[in-house]
Amino acid sequence: MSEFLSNFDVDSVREDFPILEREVRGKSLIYLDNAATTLKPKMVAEAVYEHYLMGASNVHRGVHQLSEDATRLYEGSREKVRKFLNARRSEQVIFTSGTTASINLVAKSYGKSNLKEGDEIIISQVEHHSNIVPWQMLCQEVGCTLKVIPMNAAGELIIEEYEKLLSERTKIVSVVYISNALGTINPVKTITEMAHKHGAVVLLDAAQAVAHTPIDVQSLDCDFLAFSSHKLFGPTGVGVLYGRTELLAKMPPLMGGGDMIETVTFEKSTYAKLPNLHEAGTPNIAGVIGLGAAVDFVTGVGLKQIAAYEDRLLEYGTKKLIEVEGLKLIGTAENKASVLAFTLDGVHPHDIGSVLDMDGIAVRAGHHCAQPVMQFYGVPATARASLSLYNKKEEIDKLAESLTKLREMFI
Ligand code: 7TS
Repeated sequence: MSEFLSNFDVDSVREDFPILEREVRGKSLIYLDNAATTLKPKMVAEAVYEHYLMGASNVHRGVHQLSEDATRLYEGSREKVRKFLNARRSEQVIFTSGTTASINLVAKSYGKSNLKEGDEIIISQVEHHSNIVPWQMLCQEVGCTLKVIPMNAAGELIIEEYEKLLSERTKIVSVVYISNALGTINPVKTITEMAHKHGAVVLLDAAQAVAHTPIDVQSLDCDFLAFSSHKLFGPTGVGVLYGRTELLAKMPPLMGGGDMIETVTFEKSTYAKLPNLHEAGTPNIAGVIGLGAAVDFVTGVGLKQIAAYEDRLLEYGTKKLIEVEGLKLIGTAENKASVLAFTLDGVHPHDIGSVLDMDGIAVRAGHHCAQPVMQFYGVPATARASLSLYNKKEEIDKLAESLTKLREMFI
């Protein structure tokens, strides 16, 4: 047993998630839709509840006790996220509404003010729509061009092809760290190093990665990194954009209003420094406080432990699922995390999702906001079981059993 598994106790982790005791359609809930959103531990729900019940104030405003408390907790979360990402300074952590908002902020602010006609942006074939569409919008607006790193049949990016796409025209490389549709872990450190040799700025979409692997922005050497709190056991409606100070400080704010200014007259306004510059208006205070609690939760369990446990679970799940007759795994990268996407001969993925639901098993069926991935494999959709730290081998056994039963029903 690896050193990381010896002190990982899935049953005690499950106790933090009361929802796992719920029944769905008369069966014990088996939650395998963690890539869409993770369940929330008690401490996150309590932090949010506590803020609304006993805190409630706005931040960065009043001199009164409640506002000071809210500000301390809000800024405390920023410091927790800084530490979690190993960023140098807390001002490099900008709170947004999620990964989508973070990527859009970079595209619409950094992108619009730095790119021009003839410039190129590189993304990959395995991106979520939120790391495709903002760049297409930018291309339409400023006349730059989008290039795509292709992947092989296993769902791995072809790095030799990426090398060919890079040139002095490349200004931004924006790639996903862990694919939500396939589970592929991309070699983001290499991708970043190669981009930097050509002077391009790198954004990493860490929406999936945050809950499955330790992240160190200094070691990755990325320029921007985006993630959502709700995929890290935290509340919805809040996320993070990490960025290099010198880039964030020069980016024009997308929104003007309260909290992002220093002085305002009718003739001219001057802006606040980082991080407030990019956080106009009353933020999602409870959400940010909840995110702080979520960071405490994962840090307490330990991301190395989580990754090691999930690796074992994924290996077990892969073996179990490929034994199911007619099942084809979609996404078989060597370096892979937490996602088991598949098709089943003769059964539409939506029917898989609905029938599994009758057994209390929650999976996602669809294109997973990654239509180019579906196009690559020539399928309209897949069913996807996505794992997290509270899942157990027994739940995977039940999934495999239900799938076997289901296939017999449809054939
Ligand atoms: N990037 C990746 C890799 C994602 O998996 C998602 C959400 C996003 C970006 C967008 O995150 P948001 O919080 O801003 O919406 N992925 C999924 C999914 O796989 N199923 O539902 C949402």
